[in-house]
Amino acid sequence: MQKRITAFRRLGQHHLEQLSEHFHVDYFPELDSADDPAFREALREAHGLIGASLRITPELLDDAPNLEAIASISVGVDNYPVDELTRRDILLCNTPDVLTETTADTGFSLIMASARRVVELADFVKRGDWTESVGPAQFGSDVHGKTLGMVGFGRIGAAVARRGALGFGMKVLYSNASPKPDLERELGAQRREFDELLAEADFVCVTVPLTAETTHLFGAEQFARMKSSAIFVNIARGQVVDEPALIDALETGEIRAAGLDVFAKEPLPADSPLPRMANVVALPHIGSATVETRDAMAQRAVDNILRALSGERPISLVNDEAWTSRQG
Ligand code: 8YV
Repeated sequence: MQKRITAFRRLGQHHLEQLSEHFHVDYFPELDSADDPAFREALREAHGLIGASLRITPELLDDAPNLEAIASISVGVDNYPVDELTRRDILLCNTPDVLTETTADTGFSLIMASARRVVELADFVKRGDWTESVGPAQFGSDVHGKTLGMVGFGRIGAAVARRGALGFGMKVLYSNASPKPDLERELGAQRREFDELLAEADFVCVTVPLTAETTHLFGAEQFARMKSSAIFVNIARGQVVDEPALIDALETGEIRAAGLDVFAKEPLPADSPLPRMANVVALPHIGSATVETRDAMAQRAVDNILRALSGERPISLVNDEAWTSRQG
């Protein structure tokens, strides 16, 4: 009996062909709600799910009695009930590594764009306001030689720090659950307590996963600890930040600027002040969004689901306990 896959994110034709060689594929490239009746109907038969950016709930899993594995086209898995999936012996796979460098490029581009006011001053030229040599009103901040504070020092955080230390001569500080002696040797990175890093860094770049512990990790108290000349960059998840507190810190000059690729609500609501603030560079969650990397992520997800549904261990498995349990 051919197993069934439900795909809830647009895939390339070559990815669909790989899946269709092995499975019956129910395809929802434009799905915008988990309550879509046709999607729920497909779930009832699905052995595998592949997609991203959809909140998977225990109630939804109750509608998927045959589900064996989910292949997320993402490295972040905060939209999945991981413990519940493990309890149900459902494998959860993700796509680390293939997106690390691209996402780090996004992070460092936000550091540069925020420090040198690239978006604001490009608009200045577009509006025809460049009528004389620039002066202090247009000056930005240096990046080279400054202190980069990494909050979260996993694959993506390390890649951002590598760009700063090796490319821009930056001093790297990090706050992380565990020490990173290899990166201390490679980059001269120094571990700091979270509060110490906030007080010392010229740039604070956030790459932590979203968990109960990191939700609202940044609020009024944290922004108050940062230098008034400091720049805040978030390429993690919007919910890591108390957004009203960030807006207040930016409006009052408690911090100089922010470069943001993620927000508490996405797409960013039309009434959010953030995109209209001169000292904010706001991007539409483009962290991994290049042609090459999104293709590689989808391919990793296809490889994961092919392996998972044929009894092989997926390449990138989030919940090892579910695999162990399925091996009996
Ligand atoms: C994508 C991401 O935006 O991988 C992640 O966790 O946030 C980004 O790569 C997203 O997951 C959709 O693919």
